[in-house]
Amino acid sequence: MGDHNQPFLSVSGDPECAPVHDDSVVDDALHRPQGSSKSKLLLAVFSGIFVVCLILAGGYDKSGVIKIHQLEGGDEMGVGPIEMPAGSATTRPSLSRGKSAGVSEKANLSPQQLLGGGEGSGDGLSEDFPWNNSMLSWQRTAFHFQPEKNWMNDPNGPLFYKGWYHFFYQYNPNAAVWGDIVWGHAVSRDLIHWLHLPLAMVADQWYDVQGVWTGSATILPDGKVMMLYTGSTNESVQVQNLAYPADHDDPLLLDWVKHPGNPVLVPPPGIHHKDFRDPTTAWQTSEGKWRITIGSKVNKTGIALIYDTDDFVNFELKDGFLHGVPGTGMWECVDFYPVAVAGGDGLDTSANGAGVRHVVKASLDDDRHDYYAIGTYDEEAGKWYPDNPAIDVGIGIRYDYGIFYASKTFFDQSKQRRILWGWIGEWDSEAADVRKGWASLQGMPRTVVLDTKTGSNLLQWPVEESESLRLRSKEFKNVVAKPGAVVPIKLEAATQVCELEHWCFWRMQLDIVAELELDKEAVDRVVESDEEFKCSSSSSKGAAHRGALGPFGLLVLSEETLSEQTPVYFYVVKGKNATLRTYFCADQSRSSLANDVNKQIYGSSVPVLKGEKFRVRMLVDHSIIESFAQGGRSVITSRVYPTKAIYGAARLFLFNNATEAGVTASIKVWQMNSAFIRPFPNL
Ligand code: DQQ
Repeated sequence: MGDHNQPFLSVSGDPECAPVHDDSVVDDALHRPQGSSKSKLLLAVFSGIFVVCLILAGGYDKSGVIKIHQLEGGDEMGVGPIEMPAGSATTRPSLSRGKSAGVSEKANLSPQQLLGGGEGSGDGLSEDFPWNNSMLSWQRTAFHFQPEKNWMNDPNGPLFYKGWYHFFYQYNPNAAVWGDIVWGHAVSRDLIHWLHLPLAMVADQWYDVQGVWTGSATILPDGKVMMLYTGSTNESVQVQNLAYPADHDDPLLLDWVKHPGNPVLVPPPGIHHKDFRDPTTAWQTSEGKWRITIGSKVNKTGIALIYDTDDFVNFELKDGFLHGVPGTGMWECVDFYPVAVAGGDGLDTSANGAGVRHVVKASLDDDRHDYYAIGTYDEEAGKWYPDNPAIDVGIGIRYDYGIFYASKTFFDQSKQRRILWGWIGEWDSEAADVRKGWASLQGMPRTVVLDTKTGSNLLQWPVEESESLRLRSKEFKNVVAKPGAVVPIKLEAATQVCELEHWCFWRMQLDIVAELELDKEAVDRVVESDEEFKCSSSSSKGAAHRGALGPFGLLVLSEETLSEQTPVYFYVVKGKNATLRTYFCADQSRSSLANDVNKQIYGSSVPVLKGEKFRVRMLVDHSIIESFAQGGRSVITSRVYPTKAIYGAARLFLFNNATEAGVTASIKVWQMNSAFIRPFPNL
């Protein structure tokens, strides 16, 4: 059971889970918002090329369902074959990248290397595995944002402008490792299908020659865009710079002008020259000034400095900090935004007053996780106070308990919602990334709102446009898993062979929604326990640990014999006074037979309120699994690198490793189409 390379349970019994629904959906592919005539023309060109590409790649059958042909190299339409040099990807120890330049670690180090032997029960990166091209090609995702090649990290300056969503990102145009950082740029109509544009900003000035680092956009009331970003100077000093579009009439915002008076901010007295970065979107004070915050630290206290400005050129440093938390180290990519107490729509960054709470988020340089807290903003004092100091920024709640860093939100004025982007790094070896020719993804953009039921956490949910990728679905009602059972969820009929046409989607491009219930009588019967459970505790066997009321959940990207499997699951502890505490976890420890990939076990506790079932939605896209529990109260993003559970060999199972209670599940699974992510035509 404890051997991470062995199945922890064998397949038992036949599923009593006949599909009750099988539905085909035509993927509309593009949403068409109202736009200027120039935008419409561009969209027409884009749509035309998209349809031509579809026809070339697969075409439509008579029912209108898009047929996808498997391309050589193992990927489907939307993700072309990647050329890779021959030979095996051996795992020499990764070089440390980023630290010496004055940012957080940017190499794929083992958790032991990263955290100095701290949290995590994974094997770390050890022996070489003989990766082949087919395995490595499989890892490329189909509906998550990625550049065509090379390294990407933080999301930068997201905004909605003249009918287009703009996405900028930290990008190395020269290699699949961090370095030579400039701003990549892509646009979309719907946050799903993307067109790559030329680089937005390159490192061509003394004040950003060592890197055009992270920044944020502010849209002024007259529609003008101000982009503040960090530059690493010729002497590796972190300064803040201003850029703006050369032509505000261009919906694609192709050309950017760097302000002649840059830098507009240098590190203030008392702040180290390598601890001053990542300006936020500005918000307006009631006096009409613009206010920003910038991450830093003083000794081990992570802080958010606060500045006021009228013109984005001259700034006044406010006394004290917006907020700081001792022991949390350097705060990168700070975010600050309002949420409505009543839930519902997202709020403009400047919203304040009754019915509004404020969120502070910091990306912790020391552990590379994104932490947030909800609290009260005192505009006059320029301070923010957490509702609960015990779960302050950096010591309490995380956006995501897996891999998710350097995130940034923006207010989407076209749909009145706040959207969260986050960088999803790699946890394989750097040598494998170099051989693949790419590294990192962006998570599916998520809406963020206050959880009105608990009032103490946010709800994150994939943007509604993600559902436009849903193709066929199958539903499995009242599937019963007795204690110790693993039940196959059969997505295609026995006669349908994955290798033929689009059936492979069932195996690795999925949107899964599941509701699970524990047998109530068993829950009542179980004796109270004082078990201290932690998904990631080093003594934990992950999903192979057996308690009275868990773990139970789904095994995704599992090989038929379970030699590779990624369990995503709930674990319930019945404590004093029969209170139930629930944990939501993802166990990567058996996700791959290779040992040169990170195999941590992640998770946290998650509120499950009276009368609620255990609910999870999972987006499975080749090497990424994003799992949202209880409507987005807790989220875990996993990167997995299976060697066998790939292409047609990937399977889905329901499992129940509880010793006392049975589980009944209702599961709906959609095949997910590939997104259209290509260079913008004819630029
Ligand atoms: N990434 C950028 C920095 C930021 C860090 C450099 C966070 O601006 O602090 O690539 O990943």
